[in-house]
Amino acid sequence: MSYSYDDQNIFAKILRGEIPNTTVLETEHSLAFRDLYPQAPTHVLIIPKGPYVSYDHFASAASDAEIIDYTRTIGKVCEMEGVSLNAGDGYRLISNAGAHGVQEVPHLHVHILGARHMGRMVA
Ligand code: DGP
Repeated sequence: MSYSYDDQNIFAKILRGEIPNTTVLETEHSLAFRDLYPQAPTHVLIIPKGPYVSYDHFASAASDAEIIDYTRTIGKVCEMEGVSLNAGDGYRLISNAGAHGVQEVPHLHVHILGARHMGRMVA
């Protein structure tokens, strides 16, 4: 099985600077920015800079350096947004993939949702 990456997706355009974004944090391998259509008071998207479609693609193809950077960036943004368990009342991480996951943008992203009660997760 091979993964195919569409470099015309919106997040690829954001990474190339072709579309503006509200950046929360940028690191060597990752970018965190505010969702254009926030579903919660805190709604940040974190993407790796590399061309990965989904979490499973990333986990199998990315370097250790990219994976460490991405993982730490997600935690750091939770801290910065005041939703970490260190600083706040918690959050929800979501990463939609493919048709069954109802993924709109085919570049790996994790949603951080917080600063309100999320309710029980429904499938
Ligand atoms: P998903 O359904 O998991 O693929 O979520 C894609 C998210 O991307 C959705 O919450 C809306 C957001 N989004 C779509 N277009 C843009 C954009 O141009 N800029 C930003 N910041 N977010 C976008």
